[in-house]
Amino acid sequence: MDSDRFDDLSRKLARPRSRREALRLFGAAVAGLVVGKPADAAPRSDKPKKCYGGGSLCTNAKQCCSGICTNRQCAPEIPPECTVGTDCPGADTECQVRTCTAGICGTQNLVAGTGCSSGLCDGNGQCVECLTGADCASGVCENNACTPSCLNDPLLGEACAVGTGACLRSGVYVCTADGLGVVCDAVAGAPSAEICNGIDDDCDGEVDEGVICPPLPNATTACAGGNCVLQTCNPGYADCDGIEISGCETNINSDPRNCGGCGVQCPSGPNSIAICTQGNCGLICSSSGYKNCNGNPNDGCECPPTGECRIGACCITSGAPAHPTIPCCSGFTIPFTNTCA
Ligand SMILES: [Ca+2]
Ligand SMILES: [Ca+2]
Ligand SMILES: [Ca+2]
Repeated sequence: MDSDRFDDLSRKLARPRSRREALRLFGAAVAGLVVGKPADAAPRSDKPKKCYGGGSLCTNAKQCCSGICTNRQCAPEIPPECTVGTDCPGADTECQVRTCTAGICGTQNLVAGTGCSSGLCDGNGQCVECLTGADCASGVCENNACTPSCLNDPLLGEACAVGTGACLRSGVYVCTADGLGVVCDAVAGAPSAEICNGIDDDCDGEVDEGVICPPLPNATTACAGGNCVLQTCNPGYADCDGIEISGCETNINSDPRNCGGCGVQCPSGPNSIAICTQGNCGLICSSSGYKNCNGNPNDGCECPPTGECRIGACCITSGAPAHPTIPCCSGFTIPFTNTCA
């Protein structure tokens, strides 16, 4: 017999009753012990009381798993009295701090954007990667997570160019089709054959490479500074007129006006014609019978038909001397004595 049933039987037997009544009760009690039922057969529930976590009506504090029953509502436990936040139970989190207001413990969310050990506080007590709508290091923040995007790429909208040389085209950086990056919206031009113009026409990074310039007379040509120019004269020729299109027009081996070089005029005198041979000046007598005895082109062919050349001098062999300065083998000594062999 458990203590509750024993106490109940004791109370009933202790009350003043007739001997017959006492015996009936005792007998019923013994019978109850045999069959395992209480003496008065009253139903008894051993089920635990329902426990409410809040929101349901309650009739006493025992129905609330925690806290107290106030106005038939399960209310939270009364927090301990506090003077500062650290009096309150628990510990601060990265985005929440314990507070104590009017002696009541609570928590306060840190301002959105406050740094966490990883990410930022969202203002609701949670650490998140980023704040929605804000920029991320790479991309934009959506649902508090960084999503790659071209929108905050520093190159977006900046000037750009593609291609090289004549194919170079300018544009601006725009978002790629997938929105993840940026790309220059310019389209390179088409290359063309390289010509001598100072431009990389075939867009290979080299300017005027391999260009063959048209030939010029007696000269080689080359492309320089975007123009075809006379490069060098062939041997024996020179560009004496300074006109490129005429090339190296002057034969300095044979031109008595440019003999051996531009402007080198071969001298000549009376009865003679200056000549140039292999770049060296010479003289030929132009009048019949005249001779160049002294080799000096400046006095031309000084020896008349009446004279003859003797040891570099004109010797008048008959008659009066035709030239007062020319010595003669016949004994004239004007101006000096000649000794003919
Ligand atoms: Ca080129
Ligand atoms: Ca070119
Ligand atoms: Ca020329």
